[in-house]
Amino acid sequence: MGTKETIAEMNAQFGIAGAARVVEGKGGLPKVEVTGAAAAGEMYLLGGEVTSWVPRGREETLFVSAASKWEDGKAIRGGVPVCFPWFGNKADDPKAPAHGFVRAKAWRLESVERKGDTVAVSMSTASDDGTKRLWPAEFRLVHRATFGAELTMELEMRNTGSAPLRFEEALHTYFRVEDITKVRVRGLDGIRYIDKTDGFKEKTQLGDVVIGKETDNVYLGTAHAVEIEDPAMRRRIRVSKENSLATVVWNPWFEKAKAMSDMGDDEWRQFVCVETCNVAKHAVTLEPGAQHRMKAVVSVEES
Ligand code: TA6
Repeated sequence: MGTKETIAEMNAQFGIAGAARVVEGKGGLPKVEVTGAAAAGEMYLLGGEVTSWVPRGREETLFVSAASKWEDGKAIRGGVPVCFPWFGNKADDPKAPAHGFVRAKAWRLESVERKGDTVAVSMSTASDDGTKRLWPAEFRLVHRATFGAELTMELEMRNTGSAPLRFEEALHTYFRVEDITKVRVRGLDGIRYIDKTDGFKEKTQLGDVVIGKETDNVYLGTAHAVEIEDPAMRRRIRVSKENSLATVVWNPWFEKAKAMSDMGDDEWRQFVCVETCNVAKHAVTLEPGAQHRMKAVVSVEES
């Protein structure tokens, strides 16, 4: 799509009766609203971001802050922000936007496909003069989300330039929970991690991850699936992954949450971020013309 197409034009091109519509979302921003047989969901063109996934017969799985900004150029607080081409602060430029620049950009809607009882939505973004000022690289990034009994998110990065590229990437997923103090994250026992709340010290995880204070752990060298046990909601969320060697577990706790203008003071209790990523020593190097695809698969069951 060359010019800024209207929502009606995108709906005419990509809408599927009874399964998917392109509509005006919060802040008048365009989103794809999915009403498939196996799941409902939504994905905003802002950041190519999934903000809702509701498997049939279940409750919302993702958290979005009631205080989120809904403006082009500003990241959505919640859902699944796509962090790229760096994670956290840019090492050589503290003024650069945290977590890279693609989560605050309008992406292009590439396709909406119904396959059986699932609906797959693909959005893309690519290098331009603006991105090159922040990161002198040529790239194309496609985020393909499949809304079904599972939520599958694939981040496909292609180096379209003539020089090798090194980048970090994360699907920074905010999972909705009833009460963070009762949550346990399983599957990281014995894994080394960087504790960003304790001087970036390297530590070893002992048993399940429980959250009783600000938690900001970058688990390294792990391709494992993790499970989020949410006893208060009587549900277990499982996150498995492909081509990802790091997992981040984050909750700001009340102090940090209070300092965030796009987070309600008590909302810290209602989510845990479990992020599928390649960051720090697991940053990806891509030769010219090469492609890398990181995948996260989310499922929910009664517990
Ligand atoms: O993934 C955890 C983290 O890196 C935390 O350090 C915190 O900064 C969080 O991301 C949210 O970052 P944001 O830029 O979205 O406020």
